[in-house]
Amino acid sequence: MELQDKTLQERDFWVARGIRLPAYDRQAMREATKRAPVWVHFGTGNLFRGYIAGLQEELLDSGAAVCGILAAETYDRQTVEQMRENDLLCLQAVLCADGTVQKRVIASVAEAAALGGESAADWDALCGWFRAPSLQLVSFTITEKGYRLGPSSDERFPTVEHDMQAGPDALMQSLSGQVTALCRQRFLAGGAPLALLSLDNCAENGRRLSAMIWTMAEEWLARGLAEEAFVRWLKDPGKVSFPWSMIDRITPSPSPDMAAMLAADGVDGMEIRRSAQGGVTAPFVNTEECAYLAIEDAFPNGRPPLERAGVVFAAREVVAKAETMKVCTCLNPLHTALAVFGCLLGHTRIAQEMRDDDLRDFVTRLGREEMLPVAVHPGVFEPEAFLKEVLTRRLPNAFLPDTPQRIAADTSQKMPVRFGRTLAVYASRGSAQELRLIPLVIAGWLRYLVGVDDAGKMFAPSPDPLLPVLQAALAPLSFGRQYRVEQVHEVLAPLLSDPALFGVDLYAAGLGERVEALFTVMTARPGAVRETLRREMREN
Ligand code: CS2
Repeated sequence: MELQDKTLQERDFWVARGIRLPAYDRQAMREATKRAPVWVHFGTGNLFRGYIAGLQEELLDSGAAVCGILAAETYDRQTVEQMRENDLLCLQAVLCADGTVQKRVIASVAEAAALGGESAADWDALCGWFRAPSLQLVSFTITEKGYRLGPSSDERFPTVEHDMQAGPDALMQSLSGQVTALCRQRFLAGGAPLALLSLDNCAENGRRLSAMIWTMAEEWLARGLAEEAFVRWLKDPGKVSFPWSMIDRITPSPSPDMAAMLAADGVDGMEIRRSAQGGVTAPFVNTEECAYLAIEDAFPNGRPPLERAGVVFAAREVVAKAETMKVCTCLNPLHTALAVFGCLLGHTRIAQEMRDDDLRDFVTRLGREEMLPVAVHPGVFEPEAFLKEVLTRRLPNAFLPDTPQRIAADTSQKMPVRFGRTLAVYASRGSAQELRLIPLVIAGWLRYLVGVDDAGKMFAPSPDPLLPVLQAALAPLSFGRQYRVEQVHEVLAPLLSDPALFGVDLYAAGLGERVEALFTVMTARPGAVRETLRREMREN
């Protein structure tokens, strides 16, 4: 049985397999959404389909909402094509730490639009959604790199440059151009208020989103391509808000084991696909049980009552602290440490790494000794308890098929976000040079970029926009050779001193030489990564 609208009528089939079905009339939901859309979401990846769409599913099921979500994709068109094959339905599999799997059909995506193709129909649909006065929020899961306008702060991507020059009436090529042009459509249609909500894992995510959109609009204004009143509207928080948020749910790429389990159950068409952009999707999403979402309560046109689905609404300061706690200390830095060392040591599962004594000790001490002392207390969550749950329940969950390779993707974008603040805090206290484990993570990442694992075998690092640049920079240092301190310094200094990579200049923080030394020993020969890890854990 394939996952489709018509097959959902065969309720017995799904119920017999423990798969929960929507309790509402999907057709009525789609019509209500068409009449008066409330929520558009950009970024149709696994986190959206497996978590965010599930929140609206709960509201629909309980009757607290009548509309679904309108999903838009600008990066990976194939996801939308695949979603359409299943009538935009998704099977959510929650993998609990006790081994049980809770399965549910998520049917809350009402329509989907993919930009960047030949046809203008999807763009026209999006314009219509944005013009609707009923629209309350536009949310985003576009990953850390989605908020960048260029490879560095003084350069622009060609697509962004094109959009800045061409203005909002042209065919937009970048996400920033598309979203800003859509906002202008709303302004021209009467300018009903709207919230633009980033649900990505980066500090001050709302500020990043506003910076991206305001910059595009200001460039248009400077060229006479957009109205001053439009820019004023966009910058008036009573009209357009950019709430900050903290989102947390480990959502691995769909696993072949889950696909096989569903196939064995008679659910057909659950194949996993890799798109040209490197995205891995399937008609199902596997995710963990634990989930946190805190959102700044700033919605000038109202919002769905998501608190009824467990979302915490709070003041900006509280949300910012919750986000900092998670992204900069209690979860994501540990994830990145496990990602790079896992790839180097030949692991293919995070839970397996948590059974590797060296890695478990490393990541536990990283969290407790270097992260927790600088963790902020948001009030709504308690850092010590949060960290404990991460280390003892979430990361070791043997049923969650999460991989170091997934988390290692885009590490260049994650490093400054995940380690920059902590490094800056220690540096401002004058004690950064006492750090032992963070420098090891940084050296481990550079060692990872060499593309040879600890057994001496070549491997392909996960996709990362800076991979070619970083690998070219490291090319003079090959694996398996001994280098003099000056040789290593010459190659690493431009990287380690770059605040765009680490949030601080690591030499100024007193850590540059230590990272160089750790990198040198770990690159000298096979086995040196594990030995260094053990030695560092013993000696520190
Ligand atoms: C991970 C996150 O991909 C990554 O870098 O660290 O996606 C992580 O799973 C989420 O932040 C958990 O909330």
